[in-house]
Amino acid sequence: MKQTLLTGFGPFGEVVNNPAERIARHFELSGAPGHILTVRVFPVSYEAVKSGLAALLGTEGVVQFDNIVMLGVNSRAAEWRIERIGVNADEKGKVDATGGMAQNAEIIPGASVQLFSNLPVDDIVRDLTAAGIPAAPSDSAGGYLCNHLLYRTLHRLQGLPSVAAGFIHVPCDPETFAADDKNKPEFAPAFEQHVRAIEVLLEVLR
Ligand code: PCA
Repeated sequence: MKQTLLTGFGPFGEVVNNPAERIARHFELSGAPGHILTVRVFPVSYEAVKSGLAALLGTEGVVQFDNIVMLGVNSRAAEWRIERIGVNADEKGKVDATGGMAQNAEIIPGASVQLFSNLPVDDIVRDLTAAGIPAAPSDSAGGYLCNHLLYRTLHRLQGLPSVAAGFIHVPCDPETFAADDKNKPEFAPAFEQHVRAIEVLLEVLR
C-alpha cells in the first residue's frame, strides 16, 4: 500500500465551488485501491498553504508519504493538465481568497528558479487519454496559489526522490461557477469524469 497525500483547494474569486475540493472529499470517503489516503483541502491563502504544508510535511527530514498529488482548478483548461514545473515566483499584486498578498516576488528567496515534478507525467497522460479523458502535460502552473503550493512542496522534497509529487490542474465542472455567472466556460465535464480521471491517476501511482 502506498501512503498518498491528496490535496484540493477551496473557493476563490468566481470559483464558488472548487471541483478540486469536491474531488479530494470524494476520495476521502471512497478511498482508493492500493493507497492509504491522507486528504487535505487548503484555503486559497498564501499563509494557510505555508503553515498547512509545514504541518503536513514538517520543515526538514524524511516525509511519510510515497505520493503527493495536488489538485486545483483551471477554469480555462479544456483538459486535465499534468504540471511538470513549479516556478519560484508569485504573480505580483495578486490577492488571495482571504485578502492576503504574496510576501515576495520569489516564493522562497534565493531558491532555484524552477523545480520539476517527479510524477510519471507521460504515463499519466497516456492512461488518461486511453480512458477517454483529455489530458496534456503542462509547463506552467500559473502564478497563483496552485504554483505556490507546487513550488513549496517540490522545494521541501528536494533530496527526497522517493516521494513522487506533482500537481494536476483540472477543468471546471457544472457546479464550479454560480448559475448566473456570465463567464462560465463551455468545457465543464460532469463531476463523474473528474472522479474517473483521479482514479486513473491513482492507478498509475499504485
Ligand atoms: N486554482 C488556483 C488556485 C486554487 C485553484 O484551485 C490556481 O490555479 O492557482
